[in-house]
Amino acid sequence: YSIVALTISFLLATSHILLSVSTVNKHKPWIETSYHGVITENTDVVLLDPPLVALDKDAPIPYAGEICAFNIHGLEAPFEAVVLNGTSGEGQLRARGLVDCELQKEYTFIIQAHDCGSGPGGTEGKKSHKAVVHIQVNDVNEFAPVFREPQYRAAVTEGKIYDSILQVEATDQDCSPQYSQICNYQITNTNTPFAIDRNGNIRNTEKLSYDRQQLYKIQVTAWDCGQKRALHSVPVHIDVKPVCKPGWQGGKRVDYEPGTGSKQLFPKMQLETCDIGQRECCSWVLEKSMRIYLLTESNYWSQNLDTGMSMS
Ligand SMILES: *[C@@H]1O[C@H](CO)[C@@H](O)[C@H](O)[C@H]1NC(C)=O
Ligand SMILES: [Ca+2]
Ligand SMILES: [Ca+2]
Ligand SMILES: [Ca+2]
Repeated sequence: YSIVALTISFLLATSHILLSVSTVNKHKPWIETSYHGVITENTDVVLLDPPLVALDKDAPIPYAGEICAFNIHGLEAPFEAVVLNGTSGEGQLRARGLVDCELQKEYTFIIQAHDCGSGPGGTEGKKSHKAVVHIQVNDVNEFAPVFREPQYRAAVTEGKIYDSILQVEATDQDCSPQYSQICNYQITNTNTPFAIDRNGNIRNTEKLSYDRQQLYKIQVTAWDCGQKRALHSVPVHIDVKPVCKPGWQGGKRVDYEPGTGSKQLFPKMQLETCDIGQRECCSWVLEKSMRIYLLTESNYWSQNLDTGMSMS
């Protein structure tokens, strides 16, 4: 009898164990429905809000009430989720590689928690519902402003005040407005008659004189809104043009002794036409202007105007 009883009780016990094994993992883990994450580029830890924690009502039963994994759906997402503590269900989201804000600013993917199943090996494991994770990549100020042109050149007419002689522009490759917008331009030379505003417009602060200086060479630098300065300043050349005063330059008076033969008239004289490149086109103007000049400024020569004078 005792052997039979023992066998029966053994069988009962076995069936009870089998029964309890197949029903022990009753609940799937639970997580929030959505998470918002922030990661700073070039680091690997994602700060999640709310924190990643999976709960399982089977706890504290081993395996069935423990969290074994967080799975990410979305292969292109360079993130992984690791279980920090299977008992508490705490997890952490990390970048698998370097996250570059300049390449991609945001990521969205799905995360799911898995419990450890009914025993070793994870059979009969249950999955939580799918939660959406939205991650924003924070910028680091890695790039300095760079000017669009290697140098700038402009011309002004003497005696005038300009609101803007020219505009320089620098750009910056960072991904956020704070670190990519240009907040400030500055002329690095001291004592120049020029000023620059926040938009890169260069103006003159006083009237310029062609006689005093015909060319100004200044250097301009730029800062992004994170206070990072351009590595190289840019040269800006400003030509000063004379105001248009056409007339004879270089000869005011020639003395001539009657009877001493021919003499070169005003050897250094030249016509200022304002348009320097077109001086050669106007030889007839030269002659006519010469007559006018001679008549108005040198009546001494005016009588002899048509008597074989030469001019070099
Ligand atoms: C895991 O979490 C449980 C429950 O919160 C805690 O008792 C245990 O100390 C934690 N283990 C580690 C290694 O932190
Ligand atoms: Ca469970
Ligand atoms: Ca920058
Ligand atoms: Ca950056």
